[in-house]
Amino acid sequence: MDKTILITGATSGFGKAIAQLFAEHKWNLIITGRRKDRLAQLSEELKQKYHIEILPLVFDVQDRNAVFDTLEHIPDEWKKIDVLVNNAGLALGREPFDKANIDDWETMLNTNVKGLMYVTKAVLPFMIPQKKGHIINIGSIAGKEVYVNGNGYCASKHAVDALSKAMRIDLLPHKIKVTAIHPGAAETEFSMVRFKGNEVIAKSVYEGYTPLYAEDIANITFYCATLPVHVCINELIVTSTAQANSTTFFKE
Ligand code: NDP
Ligand code: 8X3
Repeated sequence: MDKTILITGATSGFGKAIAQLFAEHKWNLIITGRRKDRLAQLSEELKQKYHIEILPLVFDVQDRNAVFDTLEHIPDEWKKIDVLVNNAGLALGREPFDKANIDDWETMLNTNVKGLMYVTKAVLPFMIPQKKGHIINIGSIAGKEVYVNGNGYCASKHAVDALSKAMRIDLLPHKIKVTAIHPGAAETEFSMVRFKGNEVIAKSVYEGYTPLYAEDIANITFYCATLPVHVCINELIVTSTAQANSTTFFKE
């Protein structure tokens, strides 16, 4: 296998599980995140286990200059990118609109929306000349349905939904596939980040039912990325069996 996937936010959760699964299938990986130690550790572990090539890149997707400087300067042999997974993202806070923290809104919009746009824009000059490529955006059920106190996060993920549709139209002449995967509640570090380290609240999000796990989203991503060249899954909304929509759960 001589395929390369670039995964943003590979230090944890979905991104890490996606890296592990594609490594197992002998894809070469470009993995990114801000936590250098975690990236280095994952890189070493997967290289040793699967004998693949890995390029770890440390940058904050919010930092426009860092995104473009880093990606423009990757070695030529890494520029043949088959799949880009725009996964890096976060939620911060869950308060009513009038009480929500403006800095949290800025961070969510800068990361989930602008970061995704910067990374995609930086990778497209590699994909367009190949006349093929696949962009997989990790959206959210929060990008399909607005829920109580979801304001800024829901807005950011609705933007990911809109951008996925826009990219699919504009990149059509370049034969680049665009898939949006919209997961429901999944147990990762997501809630620890959202609730700013409050373990009790973070854990309570997943109590009483079986949520999605990072490996579920990795499997779905792998399925989408390995379909025949003429087949593109445009979008998927994926929840655990115990979740019917963004607010309706069956808890026991
Ligand atoms: P995690 O918190 O486990 O992982 C988030 C990843 O994003 C980390 O690797 C983190 O790396 C990276 N990241 C966050 N901010 C930045 C930044 N500014 N620059 C670079 N990397 C960043 O959460 P999940 O795996 O659950 O989340 C992954 C994606 O899935 C997000 O977009 C999230 O919104 C979405 N999602 C999550 C759901 C869930 O219930 N878990 C459901 C639906 C969607 P580092 O901190 O090292 O930079
Ligand atoms: C994460 C899922 O429902 O917490 O995107 O917004 S939810």
